Amino acid sequence: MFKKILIANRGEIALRVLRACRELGVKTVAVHSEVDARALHVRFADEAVCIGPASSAKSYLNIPAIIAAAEITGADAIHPGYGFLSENAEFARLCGKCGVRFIGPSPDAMRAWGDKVTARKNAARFGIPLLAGSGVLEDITHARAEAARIGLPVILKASGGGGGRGMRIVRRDDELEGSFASAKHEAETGFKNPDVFMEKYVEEPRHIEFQVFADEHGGVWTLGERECSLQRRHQKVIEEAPSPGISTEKRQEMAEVIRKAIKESGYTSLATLEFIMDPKGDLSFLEVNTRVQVEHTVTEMVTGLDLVALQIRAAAGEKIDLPDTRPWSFRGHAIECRINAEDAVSFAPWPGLITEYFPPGGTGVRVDSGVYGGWRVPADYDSLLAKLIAHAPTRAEAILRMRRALDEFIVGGIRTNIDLHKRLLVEPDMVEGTMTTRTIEKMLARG
Ligand code: MV4
Repeated sequence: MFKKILIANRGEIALRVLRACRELGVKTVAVHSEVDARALHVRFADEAVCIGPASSAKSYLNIPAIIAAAEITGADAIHPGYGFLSENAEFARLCGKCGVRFIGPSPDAMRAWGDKVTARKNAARFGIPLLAGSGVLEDITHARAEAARIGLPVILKASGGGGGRGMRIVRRDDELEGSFASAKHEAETGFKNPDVFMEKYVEEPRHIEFQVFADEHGGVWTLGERECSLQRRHQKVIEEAPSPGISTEKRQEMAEVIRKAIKESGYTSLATLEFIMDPKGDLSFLEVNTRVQVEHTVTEMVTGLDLVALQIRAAAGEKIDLPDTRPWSFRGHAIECRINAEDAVSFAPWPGLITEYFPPGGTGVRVDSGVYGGWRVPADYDSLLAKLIAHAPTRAEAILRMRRALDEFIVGGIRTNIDLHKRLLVEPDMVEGTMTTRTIEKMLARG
């Protein structure tokens, strides 16, 4: 096992990783920006190093400062959390070169699955179902030919994009040229990779993702799926496990295909495979996330596993001895609400001083947070304050438990989206489990 892990992140995920390290008996190093000097992750770590000013580019994305901090403190591994440097294959490679273990997949695996065109090729090779689509589009002539073959509507995506950035929906032939030019421009200026490709566009889909874990000894486990359709502008708002849209048979079938693909590709560590579900119920592969995800907690609650501890143990080369159940059998149902510092009407981030903070508790309630009463939420990072997770034997009980927990949650001094969550938990699509990626937009349009 590692002796000392540097956590290259902040907020609730830095605390989440710190807790796993403590339970594994591993010493911890926090890194922080100037504005985060009094943050909880700094207080909970054994050591802390200031790596730069507030701006992410100069602190949590500052590769030389982070690697220097690992060298100075004698850390033998770096956990990247999510966001920031977590999917940066070059950072992972540099860690290795400096003799520090990057806790995640190999840099080659990060590249192979991180690039969407390559990921589609890999998925196809291993029999994972995917949408009709193209390879890299060379020019507008090529794009026209592919659109004719696939059939409108199509969607143009940046191969190196993510989180919905760089996407263009094309419904009519006369839109293709302009959309291709702007998608191409956005890919060239916004991402390191200028490649653009095309897929059949699915209207009003659900977003469902499968969690996988693999050790370095050929052990691969598919740990079920999460329903992530409740999102606004590509930001997830509520996630749950299992998905109310997936049958036991479908889960079993997908788990086996995914397990084989991950095993045969030699991938190790945590991975999330994102799928889109069309109105008929067919699942198609979209992309892979090669890091721990914000919503990993709901999978933890229904599997009883500590995914971050597993990720660390696998990176240390340990042979993991989980039972070979396919798929993993779930214990009840878990729902996560992302509690953000934001305005209820404009959704603008709402940083500032938290004057009062009382998180809910009680049976089946988990809160992963990095804030406290007296903490000033900086304007420099994302607006996630806390993840509120309700776990219960059935989905209906998990909803009741979440409503109860939301009623208890007190955050004073700043605005939050707690009321939005209360509304969502009585929304028919949520109560019935029939949500799509447009549910929130439609609810807000009703006023
Ligand atoms: C799509 C799609 C429909 N058809 N691809 C958005 C983020 C990125 N991960 C992929 N996304 C989508 N890709 C095809 N071929 C619709 C979306 C999409 C979406 C996907 C997941 C979760 C929320 C979404 C909201 C709008 C659009």
